[in-house]
Amino acid sequence: MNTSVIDHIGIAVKSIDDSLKFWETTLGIKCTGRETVEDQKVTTAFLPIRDTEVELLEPTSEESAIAKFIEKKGEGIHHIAIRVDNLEACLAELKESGVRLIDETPRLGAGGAMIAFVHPKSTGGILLELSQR
Ligand code: CMX
Repeated sequence: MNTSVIDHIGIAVKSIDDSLKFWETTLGIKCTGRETVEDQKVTTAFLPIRDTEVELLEPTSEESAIAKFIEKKGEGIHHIAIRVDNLEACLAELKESGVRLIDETPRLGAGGAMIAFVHPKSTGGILLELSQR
């Protein structure tokens, strides 16, 4: 698979405003933008750190995967995203290898990236996102 860098680390939070007190004020890492992803029922905030980003994820509905995650496990790291050059080819390769895909075809994610999730049951317990910018 043709991977490049860790694109971002997704962190589930109850409140982006509350979390930014730590990330921006304490750590000095500035948020460069927020975006609501309607179909995922989340608002995201991006904090670039060199070539990668921290993505804070706040649920906008109780139905959101992020709300369910926080209810079960509490706030914390929700997923890791790896940047790939050719997402469709990666998904075909993973499917061929018997990997359990959550998204069999790429879909539009935050920041205009095309993304797809891989199920934690196939990755040793990590929710993995593949992202093509
Ligand atoms: N990381 C690691 N493991 C996770 C997980 C996560 N984020 N979320 C769920 N799991 C584990 C559960 O603990 C459970 O394990 P066990 O069976 O050992 O208990 C297993 O996965 C199945 O979990 P579940 O609660 O039965 O299933 P859910 O209905 O919660 O669905 C998942 C889990 C990952 C399939 C679902 O959240 C999903 O499709 N996620 C992809 C979309 C997404 O996360 N969107 C939000 C972010 C959007 C964005 O970044 O733009």
